[in-house]
Amino acid sequence: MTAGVRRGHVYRTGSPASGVYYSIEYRRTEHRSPSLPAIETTVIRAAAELEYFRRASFMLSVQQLRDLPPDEGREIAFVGRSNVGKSSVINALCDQQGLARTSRTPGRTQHFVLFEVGPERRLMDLPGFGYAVVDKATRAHWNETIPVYLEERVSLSGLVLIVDSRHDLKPEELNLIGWTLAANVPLVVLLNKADKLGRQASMAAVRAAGKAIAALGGDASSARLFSAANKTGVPELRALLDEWFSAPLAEE
Ligand SMILES: Nc1nc2c(ncn2[C@@H]2O[C@H](COP(=O)(O)OP(=O)(O)O)[C@@H](O)[C@H]2O)c(=O)[nH]1
Ligand SMILES: [Mg+2]
Repeated sequence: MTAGVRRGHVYRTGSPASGVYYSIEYRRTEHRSPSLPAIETTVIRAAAELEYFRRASFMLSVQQLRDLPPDEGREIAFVGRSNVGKSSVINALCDQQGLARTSRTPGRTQHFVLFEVGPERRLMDLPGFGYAVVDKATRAHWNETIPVYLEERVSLSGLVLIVDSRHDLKPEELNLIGWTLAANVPLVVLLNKADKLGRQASMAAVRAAGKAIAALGGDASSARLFSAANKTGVPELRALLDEWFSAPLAEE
């Protein structure tokens, strides 16, 4: 290393404009002299290293919040009406066909299902909602449990809300967005099954969802087109989740 050069700044970046989005970490090397801010970057962590999602494995499944593992490390939760493709999104993210079961009998699971993607890094598949034949008690239980989880789970580092790109956001989905914003939890809204929409309709869907999110005080850019079927949005989702997983913990 040249004398007068300081190493050690680690940054994380990405390039949403380029075809390939990736999250990289690099070291910035600067001369001490402010008049000579020579910058040398070394990529130390590239797209390929987001491979850890591929190593996700089932951890456990519980019915009650009190049975969740210790509230430590980082957890990213997935939620959506039954049949919007929540399991398919998790499978696409992790590139594993059978990780989260895609079901022919939607909405049956009222379980919290956890997957481990690394040390103290978990994905949480929240119980589905909006399932027509679900009884009142189950619905009431969901309505009580989810806001508590969003509000109180310290390790919760982000929420992925999956919706159907072909429909406007439904009241329960707007509620969820409101709860998430109120709990100060980072949010992304995936407009799934975008493969079923043409270009015009896709753009309209993103605009409408963004507007609805902004009306609740959120960021319109949280709405993103996605397709678990043809993998649209998968690299961007991996990069975003990687960011959420990498943000420093309060005690760090
Ligand atoms: N065309 C299309 N179908 C999808 C997509 N994602 C999921 N599906 C289908 O939607 C149905 C419900 O998916 P699933 O992942 O089980 O939904 P979940 O109930 O929300 O977990 C299945 O038949 C999936 O194959 C997608 O992006 N495009
Ligand atoms: Mg499912």
